[in-house]
Amino acid sequence: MSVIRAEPFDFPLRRGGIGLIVIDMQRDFIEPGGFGAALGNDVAPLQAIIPAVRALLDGVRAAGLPVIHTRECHRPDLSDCPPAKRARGGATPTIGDRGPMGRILIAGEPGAEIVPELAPLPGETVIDKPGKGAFHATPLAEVLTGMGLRQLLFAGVTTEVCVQTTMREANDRGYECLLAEDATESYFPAFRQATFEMIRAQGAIVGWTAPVAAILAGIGGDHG
Ligand code: C5J
Repeated sequence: MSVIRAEPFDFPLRRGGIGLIVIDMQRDFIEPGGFGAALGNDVAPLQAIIPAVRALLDGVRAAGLPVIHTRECHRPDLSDCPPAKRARGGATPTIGDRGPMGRILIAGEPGAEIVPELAPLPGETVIDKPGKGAFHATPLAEVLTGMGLRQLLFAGVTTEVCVQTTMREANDRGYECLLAEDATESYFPAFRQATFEMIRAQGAIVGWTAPVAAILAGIGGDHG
């Protein structure tokens, strides 16, 4: 069996059963004027990972493996947004309010779109999710079962919120999960690092981490 060189130990690669989930690489988190910026964050570090996520996407696509994209967003009437979520953070504007990229975190608005460099290709699955975890109130579980996947690669933002939450949900559902270290970012560097350590602790209690180059080498998609 081939492996991906990873921490805390090599990730056993079960060919045919692995896919990539790219979490929430949306303008609302990554560009000025969106949700992330409204909460007072510097979005520049998140913008900086776009090339690494693109390299991972390109390699996974070249290897013929499935790609799933997620977007955190809500219905225009906010019926899927708990008032507590909307109120939290104390930010203005907040979810549903109008900003420079349209209504914040609302499906169909420009800010809710994935950044153009990472746009889904025709045929790739896009999951709109109202929560931080991508399994909550979405068809993701059925989609993954239908694809016959047993292992998941993860990239996207933010590391300790939507990425980690979804990895934990997937781990509990029996998936072996590997997070691409340089293709995930947080507004808080210490939280990103802590997430890596939490995931890998106790013999990969949530999963593995590895650089994009190691993942591409492992899946045979290293064309760079
Ligand atoms: C956040 C996310 N951080 N995609 N969402 O609110 O991680």
